[in-house]
Amino acid sequence: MKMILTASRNFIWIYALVLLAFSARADDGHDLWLRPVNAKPVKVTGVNAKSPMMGIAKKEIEQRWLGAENATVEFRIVKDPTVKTDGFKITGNAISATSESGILYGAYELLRRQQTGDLSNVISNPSYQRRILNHWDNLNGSIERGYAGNSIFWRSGDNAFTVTEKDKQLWQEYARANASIGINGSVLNNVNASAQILGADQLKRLVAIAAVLRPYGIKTYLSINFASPIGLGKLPNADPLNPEVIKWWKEKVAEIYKLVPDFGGFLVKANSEGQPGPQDYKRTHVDGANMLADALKPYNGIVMWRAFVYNASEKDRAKQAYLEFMPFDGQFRDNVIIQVKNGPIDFQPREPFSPLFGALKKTPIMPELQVTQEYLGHSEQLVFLATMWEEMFKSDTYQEGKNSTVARVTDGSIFPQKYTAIAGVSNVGLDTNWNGHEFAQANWYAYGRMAWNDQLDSKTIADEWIKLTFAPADVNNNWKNGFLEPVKKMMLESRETAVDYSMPLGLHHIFAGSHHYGPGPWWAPAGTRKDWTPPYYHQADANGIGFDRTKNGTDAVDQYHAPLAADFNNVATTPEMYLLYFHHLSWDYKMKNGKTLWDDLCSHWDSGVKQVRQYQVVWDKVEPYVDAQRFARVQEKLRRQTRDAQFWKDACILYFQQFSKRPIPDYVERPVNN
Ligand code: GCW
Repeated sequence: MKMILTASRNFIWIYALVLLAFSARADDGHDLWLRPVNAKPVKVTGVNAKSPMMGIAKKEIEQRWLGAENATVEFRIVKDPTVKTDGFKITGNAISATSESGILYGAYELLRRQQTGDLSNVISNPSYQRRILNHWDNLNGSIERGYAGNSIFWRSGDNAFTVTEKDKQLWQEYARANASIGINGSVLNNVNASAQILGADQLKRLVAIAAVLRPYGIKTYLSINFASPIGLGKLPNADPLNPEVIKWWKEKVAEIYKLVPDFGGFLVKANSEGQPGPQDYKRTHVDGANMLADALKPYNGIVMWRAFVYNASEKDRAKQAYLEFMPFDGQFRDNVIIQVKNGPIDFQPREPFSPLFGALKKTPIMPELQVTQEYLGHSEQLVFLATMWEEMFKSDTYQEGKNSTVARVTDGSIFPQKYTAIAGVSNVGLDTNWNGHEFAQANWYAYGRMAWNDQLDSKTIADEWIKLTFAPADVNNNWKNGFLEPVKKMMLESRETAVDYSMPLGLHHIFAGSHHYGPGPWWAPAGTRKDWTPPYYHQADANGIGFDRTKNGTDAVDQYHAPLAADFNNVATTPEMYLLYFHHLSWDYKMKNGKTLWDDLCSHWDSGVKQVRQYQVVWDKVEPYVDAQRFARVQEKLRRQTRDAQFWKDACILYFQQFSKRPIPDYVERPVNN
């Protein structure tokens, strides 16, 4: 009897746990934009049964089909000059492509169209051949600038290298999410790379990860430490012209390709922020990149060589990448791509585009975007980044005449190049919902969609993402007006809101030291980093504020092509959003709206706070349309964002008021702790 009782008690417990697991699963955000749907029966033809990739495409169609019941979906591999590798054509229920990966991407697109209510035919080709996520994951499992838990790839401890079923499942889910938005490459470790990444255990893990990612069309890449021949190979130096070093890299690359024949290549951060590089041996970026490129070339591997270089001695950090790289244009091997951050400084909420875009004419460039929100509120703040990236893609460099947009000078439209690529620094971690904030998922999604189509506008992306992530099965006008529209509006405004409360009018790099969350215009690191010591970036003094990059200042404006060089040099023709990035202006400078600069700054800080408060109102109103868990999590995050936006405003007003000595305008909320 006792046994029966215990057994049934256990049963009840197990039953309760299973129920809990299922109900939690529905709302825990783990399914991202791929939430389960009530699929209708469907038949798929044209599937090559031997191809794992086709198998995945078929399964996706079967599990997510929302079209006509018992329809037939046809997969067709065709010869068609209008369809590039990875591209596809959707005609009714037929998906044709020139490659299996095209079928896979076509399948995801067809399903997305069904779910978002767009049933038109389409031919779609990717803007960039390589659409890559950079994981800044350390081998001990921590993630540099990661705000969603530890690494999904690496961990420390006794079982660091055991590949568990749980690992594989997670990698598979990650691969699937990426494939569904067109991402086809993952750099598995931090650009601040440990030499140990090329060690035997780590390479074994690479093999296991690559095996899971491969059927989803995702190539694996590694960040390497330029001094690996010393750290790992025990050579006395890592001089790229040293025959022993060259030999070491050749052998290492051969070893990797033996294990992973479709390995993508190396990402390299050299001579930047203390990382080793060719300059340690009085060699150049070209010497370093080409040496690695030669080792990778026989296997079609590529080198992504970063242009994120600066040091304390340069008078204006914004100029350094251009100064270091322009002299080498045309000297890199054809399997080297220079990876350039969107702005000249460092992933700030707003910067003008990097002047290297379009200026390097004989060297391919890949833009580097930051999906993880280092300077944009970590995973605590709702900031939709697509609008920022759209601004970058659409910026005209004028390098080859009008309409030489950043998109077109990097995606091969203007400069023919063997490889085109784009990188996004990932915001993925072990958190159940992958990204820490429900709305941070939208940034992962948007990055993939824009890497696929650099002409896509943020509005379309927001619309898609909201529908996929939050729409109920029976979408009606109530949902559209009550949820879709207000949430979309909030997302589309959110980046400008963050700019308002954190760095209006181009007032950049005033973030808290080290962690970069919150304000720190006063922050001065110990030591000799004069480039980080106030007033370096903001240049605030009794006369005014802003960094003079005009001809009278550091002349960074001159790195831009006409007419931008002249436009940015002249305060009257500089877009106000970049005002203090290019100019040092008096506190009483008259803005276009008639306010003084000081008053206008205060207005921006203040309106940033008001906007976040408004987001709280918006979100509270949508409660009836969202499951309780996701509703509560976002609500909680918005509360924090409001408090932190207010802290930004108060801190900036009080700090800069010491210099401006001007009163706070009456329409601006007073600092709360003043
Ligand atoms: O933005 C800075 C970050 C560093 C990062 C570096 C880089 C990986 O603060 O954490 O290092 O950029 O991009 O190399």
